[in-house]
Amino acid sequence: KEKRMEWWKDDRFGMFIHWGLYSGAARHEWVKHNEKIDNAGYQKYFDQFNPDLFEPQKWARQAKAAGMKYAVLTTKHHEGFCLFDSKFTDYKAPNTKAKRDLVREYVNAFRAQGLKVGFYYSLLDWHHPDYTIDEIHPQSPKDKSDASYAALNKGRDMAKYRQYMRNQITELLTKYGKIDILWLDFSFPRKDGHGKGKDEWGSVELLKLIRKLQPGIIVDNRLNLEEYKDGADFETPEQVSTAELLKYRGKTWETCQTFSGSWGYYRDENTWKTHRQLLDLLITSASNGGNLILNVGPTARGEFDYRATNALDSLGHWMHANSQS
Ligand code: FUL
Repeated sequence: KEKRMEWWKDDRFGMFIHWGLYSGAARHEWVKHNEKIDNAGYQKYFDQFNPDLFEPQKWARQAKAAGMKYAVLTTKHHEGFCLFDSKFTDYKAPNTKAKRDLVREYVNAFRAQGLKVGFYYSLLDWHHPDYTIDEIHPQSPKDKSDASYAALNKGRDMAKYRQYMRNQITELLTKYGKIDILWLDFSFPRKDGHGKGKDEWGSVELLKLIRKLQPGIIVDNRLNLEEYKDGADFETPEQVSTAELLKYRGKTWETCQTFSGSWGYYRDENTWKTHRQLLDLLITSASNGGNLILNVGPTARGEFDYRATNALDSLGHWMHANSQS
């Protein structure tokens, strides 16, 4: 483990990229859940998805210029839409106006810039017909009663969904060369049984498969395995303050942070962190033994928002002024 973490501990700074159909709604990657949109209502974002400005080489250049050393892209977020060409679903980029595997292009472009490449894969899936309806689902019952859950979940089978995840993760880890990071997201076990954690995900088996397919890969902690030592490689404090980060000293950690609150492109959000705040997060992380993965939410057309571009430029200027290279 020490060995596989070497580069990661040295690199310290990465780019998270949240991109999916929600980018078209432009109001949070959880929009399907937040507004209780069903599959039919969400279909328009699939039909309209057309990333005509997608130029991953440009994304990679921007990441590199900002001083980032690795990237993690959402291959599938909670909405269930896949940016890659999977044999196991029709709900994927090649079947949209994009007509191609966008993950492959990302991998090629970032590798070409010398950056390490990672995949985010959502354990939650609000589209898959076998994924059971739980507390966090667009169709979760208002009355929260066991009877309502049971009625809604008739015919849904998590064993089949677990197989779907294994199939897709196998595709992701065998068809794109060496993958440096797998960022699985997330667990929410609940006492009343309407959450999900390591048993629902089949975490032990899944991790075994991952380690078999890509022995050098670095995996986050959201499979919720207690056996931290042999399981997860790093902790994932999300959107916490610099003061809070100090508590992670001595652990292996990466804080994930957004520019503006949401992870998916949110056009009208006005809570963007200042460049100074971003710098403070980077300095606090790097100087306390942690990593920072800073998120960009590209538009549905495939471009970085100008506010993200400005922030990345600003970080790049600071990097340049404070480095020997
Ligand atoms: C969370 C997710 O629910 C968010 O949408 C985002 O992907 C973040 C990194 O992890 O748990």
